Amino acid sequence: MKKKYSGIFILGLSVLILFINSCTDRESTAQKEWLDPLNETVAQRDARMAWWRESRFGMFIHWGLYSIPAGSWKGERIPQGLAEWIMLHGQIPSEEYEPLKDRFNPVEFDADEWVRMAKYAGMRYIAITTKHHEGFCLFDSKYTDYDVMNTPFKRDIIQELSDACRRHGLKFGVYYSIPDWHHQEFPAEHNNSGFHGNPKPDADLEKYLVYMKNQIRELLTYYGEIGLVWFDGGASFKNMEQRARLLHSEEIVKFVKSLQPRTIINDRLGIPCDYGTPEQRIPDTGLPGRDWETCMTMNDTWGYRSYDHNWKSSEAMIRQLVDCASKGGNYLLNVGPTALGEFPQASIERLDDIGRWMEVNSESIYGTQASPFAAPSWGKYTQKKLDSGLTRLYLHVFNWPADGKLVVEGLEKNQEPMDVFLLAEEHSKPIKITVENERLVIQVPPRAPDAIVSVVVVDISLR
Ligand code: H79
Repeated sequence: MKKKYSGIFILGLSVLILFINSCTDRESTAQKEWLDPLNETVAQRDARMAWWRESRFGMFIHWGLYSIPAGSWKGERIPQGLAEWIMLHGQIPSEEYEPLKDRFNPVEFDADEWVRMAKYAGMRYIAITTKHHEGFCLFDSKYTDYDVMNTPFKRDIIQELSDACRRHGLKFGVYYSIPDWHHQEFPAEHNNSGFHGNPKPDADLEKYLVYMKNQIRELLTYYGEIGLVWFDGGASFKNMEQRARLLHSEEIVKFVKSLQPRTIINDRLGIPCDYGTPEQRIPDTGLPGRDWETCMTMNDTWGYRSYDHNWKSSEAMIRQLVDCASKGGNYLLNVGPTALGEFPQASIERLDDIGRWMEVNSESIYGTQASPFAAPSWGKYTQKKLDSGLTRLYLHVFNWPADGKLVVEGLEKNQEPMDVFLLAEEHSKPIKITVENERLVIQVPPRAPDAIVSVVVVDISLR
């Protein structure tokens, strides 16, 4: 009797020890629940996320058949919503929409050119729509005829773009829409307003999931290293909980990881996975305890719309990039190429402006971390730990001080920085500083070195 009890006790104790062990090196945030099924430690995850965190800036590309109507249908503008949603906004049945594929012939498409533009802008990765809600695939899929190989173009765009990314040293990511307005087994009831281009009353989500998994296998098998998978849900399903349950999302994640264990997965399968995806907004305080990436359009739509001229200024987007970095997040900036395969001129100009700024200032973006202080009135901070143990603070000055006094608040009493200089000027004149209790006052030159965002560097010891 006694022996039996002590056996149970020892067993119980070892289970407890094992449990404690497995917890101690895991994260204790919302992320944790999620790491457990994958059996990944914090250190393993940090290593896997390293390139993505270092990058801070990527390009989103929305391209599909919707680039052909470009926001108009049968000679009429369909201005509401988003250009890539034209099938839904126009309530266009598949029978009428499908023939667009016979006109898909983007003869100007040049993957190297696209990647060069992204790279010049300072973007370190590209994520492209391999299939949006319309259901048309930009890659050669064995599981559907509704793909680029059945167009006059007959070139696997995902192949060409992924190869070009590798050639130029950018990471490559695949966007994949879960909802599908074309595939008959995707139930209309799960779509926004119950829309489907060719609804089938007994559509079976389980059958659709087989299709989706087959395509995911293709994407993760034939195109080399896939840096990330950007699942999207549109306005499908009732909520995230239902989405995760009906899709068996944990299984999908395991499946993805079984094919490419280092791939980064966003949160739109309805479970947190690797990072959060605020869309068209930059959260006030980032997403505490989470990696995150804001995706943003340059105008008011993702897919190309010929008459949308509401472009953000280059200045606004550079400041958004800085804002994201200052809150520990990435910025995924969208381009919607035309039906010919070209970036809109307005996008090219903006990428160019951003690139010119990054040429001088990218050190204040790549590999930085969220600001240690609340945002000051004049701009934003990012920071980096130096090998010396000092902290390098980057002061992103949006509003150059009229009185020439740039003030850093929140330091410890009478703390002297080791070095202060302008990032734009390799040999800037020595900069005068005064330390006033918890404030550091930097005497900057009267003219801002950069009209958009000037960066002042402060090396200082922070705890
Ligand atoms: O791929 C891009 C969008 O097409 C997709 N995600 C980004 C990355 C997206 N899905 N949902 N949404 C964006 C937001 C949905 C907004 C909605 Fe609506 C409001 C759906 C219905 C009302 C926008 C406006 C779409 C239709 C009208």
